[in-house]
Amino acid sequence: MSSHHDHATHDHHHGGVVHEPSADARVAYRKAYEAAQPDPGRRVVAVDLEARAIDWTFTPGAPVRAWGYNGQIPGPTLEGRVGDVLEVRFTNRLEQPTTIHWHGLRVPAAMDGTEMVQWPVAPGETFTYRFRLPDAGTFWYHPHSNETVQLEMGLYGALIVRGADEPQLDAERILVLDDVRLDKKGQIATLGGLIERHDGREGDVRLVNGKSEPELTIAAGQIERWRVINASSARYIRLSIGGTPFRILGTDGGLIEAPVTVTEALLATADRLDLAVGPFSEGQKLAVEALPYFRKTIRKRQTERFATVKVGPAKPSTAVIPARLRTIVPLTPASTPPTRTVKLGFKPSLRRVFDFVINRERHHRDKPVKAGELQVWDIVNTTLMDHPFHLHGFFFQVLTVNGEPPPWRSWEDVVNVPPRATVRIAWLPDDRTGSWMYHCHILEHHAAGMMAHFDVVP
Ligand SMILES: [Cu+2]
Repeated sequence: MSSHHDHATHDHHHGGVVHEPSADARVAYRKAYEAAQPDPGRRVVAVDLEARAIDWTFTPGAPVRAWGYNGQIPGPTLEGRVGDVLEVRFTNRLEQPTTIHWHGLRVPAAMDGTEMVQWPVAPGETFTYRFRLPDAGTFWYHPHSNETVQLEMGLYGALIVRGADEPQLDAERILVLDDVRLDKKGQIATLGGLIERHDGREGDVRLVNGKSEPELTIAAGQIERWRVINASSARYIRLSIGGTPFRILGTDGGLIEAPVTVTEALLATADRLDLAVGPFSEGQKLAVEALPYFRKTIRKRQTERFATVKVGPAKPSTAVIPARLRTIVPLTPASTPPTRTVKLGFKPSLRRVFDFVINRERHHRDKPVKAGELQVWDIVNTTLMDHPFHLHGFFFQVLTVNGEPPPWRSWEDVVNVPPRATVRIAWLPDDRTGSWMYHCHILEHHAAGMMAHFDVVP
């Protein structure tokens, strides 16, 4: 690790700018924080998870050597209600160390599953993760060790937290999207050369819930809730459902304020979207596909199918989607000046040809932030390609993208930062002091250095 940053010499009041979040925002955040505190009277959802090698059959008759949780890909869907305690007794049956990161969950720092806060779980060892589920939403879990290999091999799963006041749809479906690249022997390929290290790894086998381009059946007349998770290493998914309109109900951090009708929606890597899909007519056939999205990589992609929806016989619908889903109090006005600048960069390297960096440093050591002190960060992409910025452990609000407010308010833990763009985010560190990180969620960029760690201090 570079040591030119002696962080003890830095004041955490970067540039001397400190903002107050609005009083309403502080109350709302405080309530959410208190709801997240351990309470021994709560229901405990206890789960055993085991990572091990398995035969993965995403195309019938052609098993592939892979790694899964509890012998399946995706791993079992973990489900709880807001306020429950999730206890995961994890055993590592791989031949290499691993950890589990609870993507999007506001867990205590020690439960974040990074190698900064715990020793990786060695082969044959166990580790118990235990934390409350503070927020309703669509989350996921995956290793935070050797990610470019471990996620590609199939280690990921959905984690669903249900709130008291959810919209009632006719059915619910979880779609975990992924892609893999196979080698000549039909096995999962090892990470390729420079192009793959630059672009991030994309594969030509497109998977929904571990199956290659499956057929899904939906009853005519019904409206389903789809919880969509992009678990791929580098692929951006500009989601289309046969070009028909669907409604966005929620994003990374749960429901948005009101449904938004669209005909396509972008999921950067690690992004989640909750959708209301349907109603359709019997006999309709629709392609669930990714439209071309050019994230300024060396390789380009065309429209590619992930699944087919077949509409079967009609069933009555009792779906109710309220016009108002939730209130999200703004943390601060969009015009609030930044307290910190995070520069996503790319630079030539003598040893590795090129590096991905943050503030010109691989594996950047960033200054601490103080609990309760509003953070307004400018995420500046100095490169010519897109990067999905992910903050661990805290939700943020996007204030502006290149100075323009986003079309609706939401809580996020991943935001795409387009080439040469500046995304301004606001977030409030609460009392969960400890070591946290942020990074590009293109796994190959993260591995090449586009990550930073920092402390939340009292
Ligand atoms: Cu990146």
